[in-house]
Amino acid sequence: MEDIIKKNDLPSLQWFPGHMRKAQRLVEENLRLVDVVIELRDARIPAASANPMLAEIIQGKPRLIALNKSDLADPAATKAWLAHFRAAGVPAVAIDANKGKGLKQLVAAAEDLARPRTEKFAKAGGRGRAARCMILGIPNVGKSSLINRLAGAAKTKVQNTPGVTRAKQWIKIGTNLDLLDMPGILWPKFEDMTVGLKLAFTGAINDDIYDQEQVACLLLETLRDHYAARLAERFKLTVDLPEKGYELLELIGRKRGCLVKGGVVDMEKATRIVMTEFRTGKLGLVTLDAVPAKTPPPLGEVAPKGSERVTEQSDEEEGQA
Ligand SMILES: Nc1nc2c(ncn2[C@@H]2O[C@H](COP(=O)(O)OP(=O)(O)OP(=O)(O)O)[C@@H](O)[C@H]2O)c(=O)[nH]1
Ligand SMILES: [Mg+2]
Repeated sequence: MEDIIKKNDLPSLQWFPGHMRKAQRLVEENLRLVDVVIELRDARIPAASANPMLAEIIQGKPRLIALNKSDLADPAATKAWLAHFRAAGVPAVAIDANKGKGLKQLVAAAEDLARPRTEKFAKAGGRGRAARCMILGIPNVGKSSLINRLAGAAKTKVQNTPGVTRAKQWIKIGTNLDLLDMPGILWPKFEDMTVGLKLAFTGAINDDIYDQEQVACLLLETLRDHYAARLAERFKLTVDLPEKGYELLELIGRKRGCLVKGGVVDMEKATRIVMTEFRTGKLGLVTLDAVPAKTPPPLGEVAPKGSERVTEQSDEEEGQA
């Protein structure tokens, strides 16, 4: 993936410090109200959809990771990522907020995670209370879908009362868990080009920030490198797949009959086809982030304190939760 980016210049993404600071403040305010945090990530990009500041923002608050859109991700990769998070001491579940898959497991994991806090409260003489949680995640990861799904399944839904000062709204999920009816938005690490590109592929970044034709070309090069057979099958490509994304896109456009006058390929139309088919899973179940390889220290050698091991993806925040 890095080589692909080196060969292609993409503009640096814009940085909106004002918006981010505001979002972070809001998250910090709401954090005080909850026992646990549910961090939503995209199962197709479990590393790129993370917020690099999360551990710092939540300040040791118990957290679990929910890999959403697992219906679009490579199941073997999802399994490996879940194992990776759990090995780092962070509970993790795979979910599909659209169809409501994995939600029971998610709720149970959140209750488990909150138990030490709610039990402490009960022992101190107070009545036992439900655990409180909130959802955090980057744009478009499925926060609202998840809240709606959970709220839809909930028997009691606290309604907003008109005319009353905006109080925090909680959704009762079962008897032991209350969910804050407002997710916290976090930003991804989009100044990193590889990360930014993966976010563009999956639709986490607004489509008018990058040139979509360029994004489609880079996506095709990535898929050709890792999922060539599937690409050939889907678009019925019988020739050797061309090296260049642009030529691949042209070939696909031709196969799909996206032609304008003079037999020229309508690249805009071809771009739309490739992006839509990828994002809806028609190009197969794809995960674009590999689980970081953890090389154990050589026998008899202990890694010095504070030393950072170089891994494919930085995940040093994982162990701190
Ligand atoms: N395939 C699939 N699509 C999903 C899933 N969850 C959400 N989506 C889709 O992803 C898109 C974004 O979902 P939202 O729930 O609006 O995401 P959000 O995190 O609230 O987005 P913002 O409010 O913009 O930050 C929508 O088109 C959803 O239908 C899922 O599990 N699988
Ligand atoms: Mg939303």
